Amino acid sequence: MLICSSLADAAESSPAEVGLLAGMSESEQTMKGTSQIKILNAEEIEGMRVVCKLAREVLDIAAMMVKPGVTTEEIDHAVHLACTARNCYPSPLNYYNFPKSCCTSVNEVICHGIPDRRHLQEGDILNIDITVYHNGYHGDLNETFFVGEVDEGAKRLVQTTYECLMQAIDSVKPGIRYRELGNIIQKHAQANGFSVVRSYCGHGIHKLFHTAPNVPHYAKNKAVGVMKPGHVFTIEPMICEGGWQDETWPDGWTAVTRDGKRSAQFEHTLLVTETGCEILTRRLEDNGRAHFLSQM
Ligand SMILES: [Co+2]
Repeated sequence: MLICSSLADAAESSPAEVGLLAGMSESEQTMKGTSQIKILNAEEIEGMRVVCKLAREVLDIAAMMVKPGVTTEEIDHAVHLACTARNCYPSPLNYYNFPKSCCTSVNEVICHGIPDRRHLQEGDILNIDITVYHNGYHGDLNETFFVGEVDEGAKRLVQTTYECLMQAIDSVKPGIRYRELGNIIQKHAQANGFSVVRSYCGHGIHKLFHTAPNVPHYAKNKAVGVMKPGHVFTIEPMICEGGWQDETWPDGWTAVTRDGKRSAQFEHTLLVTETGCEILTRRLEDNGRAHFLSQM
């Protein structure tokens, strides 16, 4: 198989070549470990506005496909075409060797689900996570969708997760510490009897897909940094019906709850402004409200 032969070749390659075969980003690797947060200039901010609007368009196309019987691979195919039609590259594709153009996470999958041939079933909850690269910048967002009619528990979980994201966004302004976001998110999750995933975090994003700041979603975290105008980052809480503990499937990507209970997620890319923040990936229809709300 292709991947195995690449790995075999890697043994005789230079570190840069090994990185390339592993789908690693050289520019991201260089910045790894730095906690310095980039302040974007006017031109860079405009680049982020454009790419985030394109990413939103791609997610809205994927949203229209969500219904019982559809496979996540079919959604992935539509996402790929929607990206290339907009002169975008789907950032996840071959990123650390991720094999598809978006992540599709069903029910107990927390994040990084790989699109496959499973047919969506009535009652599933499905998260679709889109990142696109355009003209030098990445834009990143996700939403959780209902597949047909879902039970009350799913509605409560998805609604609470969305509220966790929106409450955290409401607090974003210059001078706020990144570590504060986790306190807000966990307080709301816990008040509703849910838990917060600890292994995956929000992140800075611009010319790099994942960079400083690191943005944990759980309380009492030790994230470094204070928000300043011109910072761009994501908030993307993953909230669980049961315990927060996760494990990864042997595919190396699919993160699932250890107890098999469901998990939901929402994500926006945000620009810190002088007075608050701009939701760069906001939905242009329905006053910016997430898709699932029309099925509540
Ligand atoms: Co993200």
